[in-house]
Amino acid sequence: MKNKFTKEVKQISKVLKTGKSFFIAVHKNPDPDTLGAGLAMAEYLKNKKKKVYLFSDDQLSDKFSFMPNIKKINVAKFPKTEKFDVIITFECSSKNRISDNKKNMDNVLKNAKHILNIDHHIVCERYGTVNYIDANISSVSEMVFGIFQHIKASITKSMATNLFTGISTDTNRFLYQNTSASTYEVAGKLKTLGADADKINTEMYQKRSLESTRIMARALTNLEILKNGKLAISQITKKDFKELKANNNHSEGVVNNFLMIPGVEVAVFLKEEAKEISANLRSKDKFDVSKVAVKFGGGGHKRASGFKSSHKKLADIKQKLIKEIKWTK
Ligand SMILES: [Mn+2]
Repeated sequence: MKNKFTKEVKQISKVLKTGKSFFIAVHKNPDPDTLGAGLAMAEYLKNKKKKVYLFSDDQLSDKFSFMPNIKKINVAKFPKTEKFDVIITFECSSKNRISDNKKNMDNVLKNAKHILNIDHHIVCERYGTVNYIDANISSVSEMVFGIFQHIKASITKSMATNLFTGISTDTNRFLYQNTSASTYEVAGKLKTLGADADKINTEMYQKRSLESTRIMARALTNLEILKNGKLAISQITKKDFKELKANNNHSEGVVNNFLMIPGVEVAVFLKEEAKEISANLRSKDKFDVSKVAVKFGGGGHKRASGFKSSHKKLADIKQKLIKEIKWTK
């Protein structure tokens, strides 16, 4: 497994062993990967009789309520004490991604002896005492599995299900390019350890709410094919959201459908939210959409990126985007 025994994994292992109290943070607007990593790590440390405070600044989507122990996460609630030996953050690219409550967060960080910053996104500030950042690993959940292997942790069924959920969702069911041979290996091991893959599949991929279905229909109706069939672009306006009684949470995954069209190399989905415009960008393989996203203040991966803009007009952003997405040959 390629993420085993790096210097950082060894440093983290040591801190996990010697630390007595841990503050674990998932990133704002948490996805199943940051949650899976956080939940598995919290369970491991609790089993080792450590003091653990697992924190999420934002509310959790109901969609993730099947994840074991998810109710134990402290949502938008800082602990009474601000003294922890160790802070662990999972894919928080900067301190700002941990919490909007800067004062409380700074106090917790200031008091800690160790800050373990664990991420698989290349754009990540090195604010930790250990920065374990590896963009070649599919997910932080896979990174946590690597750490568990190094320390020979005993992985319970619930830990396995949480890690499997993170890996499965971050690779879009092992479809994305970030799925390595190790990813399959780790998934196999987690399944053997009792990960409930059936439940994950049912809850994450075999359900779509009526609102999401209507958003999908509207997005497909609004779809335009440009640049000689290589660019598929669509949008949902504030008016659409209102009319369909839906919100941004109902638009997840929509963009991937545009990419299925033969010849389309880049897919873009723009959403006009209450205070900002957000964009999802996807590409099939050659085109690096992260370079485009960065120009709009966002980021992400080569094939999956996004940005948010407080710029008011969706039409303006759309025109700018169409201009920026270009093929040299
Ligand atoms: Mn992730």
